[in-house]
Amino acid sequence: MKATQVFWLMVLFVPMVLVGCTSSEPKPADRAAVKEYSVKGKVVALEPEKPALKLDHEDIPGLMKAMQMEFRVQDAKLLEGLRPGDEVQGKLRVESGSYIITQLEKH
Ligand SMILES: [Cu+2]
Repeated sequence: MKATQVFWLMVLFVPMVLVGCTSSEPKPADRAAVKEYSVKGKVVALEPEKPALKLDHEDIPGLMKAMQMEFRVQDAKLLEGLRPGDEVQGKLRVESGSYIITQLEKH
């Protein structure tokens, strides 16, 4: 592969990864496309003021591979009683590229 091709791959790929793991403004056209996934993983850090948490999550089939990332949570109450290191499972709602945890419990 030529250096210019590598450059363009990086330019295209890096924003895709960033968009994939952060929330973005829903586009009107795909606002209806809501999907739910089960998510399992280990709590890395809690940010109840956002509210959000960093998870070391397992593969989410059809969505993404195992990785460490931050997820927004629907309600700070979902984070109550959790500590870093806890194994958790829950539900992840994906709506036009925006991820939000709607259910979370220790397991
Ligand atoms: Cu991820």
